[in-house]
Amino acid sequence: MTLNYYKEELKNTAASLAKAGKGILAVDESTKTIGKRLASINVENTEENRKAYRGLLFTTKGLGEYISGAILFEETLFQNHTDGESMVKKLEKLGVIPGIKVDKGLRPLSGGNDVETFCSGLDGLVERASDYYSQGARFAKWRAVLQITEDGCPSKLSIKENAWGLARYARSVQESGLVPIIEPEILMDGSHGINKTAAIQEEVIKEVYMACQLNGVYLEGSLLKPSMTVQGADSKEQNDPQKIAEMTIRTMERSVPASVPGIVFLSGGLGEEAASIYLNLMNKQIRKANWNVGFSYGRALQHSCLKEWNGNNDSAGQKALLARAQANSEASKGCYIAGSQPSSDEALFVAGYKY
Ligand code: 5MM
Repeated sequence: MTLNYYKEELKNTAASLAKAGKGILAVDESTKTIGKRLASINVENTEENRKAYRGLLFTTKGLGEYISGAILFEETLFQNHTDGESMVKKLEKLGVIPGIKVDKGLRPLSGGNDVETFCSGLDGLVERASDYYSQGARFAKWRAVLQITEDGCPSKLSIKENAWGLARYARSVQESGLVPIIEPEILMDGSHGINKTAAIQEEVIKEVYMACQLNGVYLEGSLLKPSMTVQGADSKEQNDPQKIAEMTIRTMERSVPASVPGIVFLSGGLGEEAASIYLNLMNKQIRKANWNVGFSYGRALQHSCLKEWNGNNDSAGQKALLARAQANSEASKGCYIAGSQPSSDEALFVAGYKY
């Protein structure tokens, strides 16, 4: 099949994912990353335990009211829950669209600075994406990571290579009918201020869309998943939520084409409540473009849930998940009242975190 064949479907899927008041649950942790999450509640990283935890998420009644899609790791896309029903079916029953992380992880960038990486997984991607489509996935995710350092990162090389990888990925999965979520994450590590983040993020996102243009990516059938425009985690600067929301929207307005239907932010180590508050303020602002401004959170949707579940308490875990899903759904309509849903006040940022 070709991109032209899927255009209508891609546009419809992207619109369904970016519906006002709904967002995406990022539950695509690789085996190593989910192992760290499970270890935090003393649960062993076995396939049975991963299935139990993710099955709990995907059988949360009412989740589809707030969540439009869930990004899965490959293991989950092909997995059955303990009752024999597939995880894909569980999601479909909730009205949640299954998606798939298609990147194969970060690798050191030859010629770049020490911390710089590129995202791997382009070989055979059109074929893999087609298998994922047959299995029920309708969208995909690829995460490139850039870091701001005092010695000049991200380098021009890293910006170009990561933008190019994101665009090649996006075009490849569209050929197989999957909506690409394009994720250029700028890590929070560093002591830089918010203006520096904004300048670099603008440059990165513009480069991404130039590469998309060259690759013929169908923007109406794609979504952007950026980090919010915040100061570095070690910065002396203190910016209030309103400033962060304004700077984030300014960055997006300067760099994201209006034909992109939705911007779904990652939480990137922000606390659960902060991720909701910033999103809410962004949605209270009058904006120049019509893209839907929503969420695709991993930690900020799952942290309380994981703690409450604690390996066996399904109903407490599901209650916590629904609470954060509802909070972010309200925030994506600009009507979240801070503190109206329970949240964990634990810091979720881990400095120098290696994925
Ligand atoms: C859920 O975590 C995702 C997978 O990470 P690994 O490949 O390292 O296992 C991650 O890509 C996630 O989808 C995004 O970073 C958004 O999650 P946060 O926690 O930043 O909202």
